Amino acid sequence: MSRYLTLALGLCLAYNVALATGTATFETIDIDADGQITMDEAKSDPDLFKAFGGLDVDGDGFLTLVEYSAVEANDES
Ligand SMILES: [Ca+2]
Ligand SMILES: [Ca+2]
Repeated sequence: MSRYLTLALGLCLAYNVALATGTATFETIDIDADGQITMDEAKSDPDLFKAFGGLDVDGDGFLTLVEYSAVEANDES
């Protein structure tokens, strides 16, 4: 029973975090789930699209999870 309660609380927490940071996550933006966000995929999040050039540190035209995580780090400050 307490295991399920813990799980439920964990899900609630994750949901609240998702709401607090906006509904977009790397997984939702990465529409084709290839592990990279293209400029086209970034268009679903206007703020991300604007920041794309700055986030794409290696300039390959894709955002990896590592590059994208800079967004989440910035949101916390
Ligand atoms: Ca993708
Ligand atoms: Ca890149």
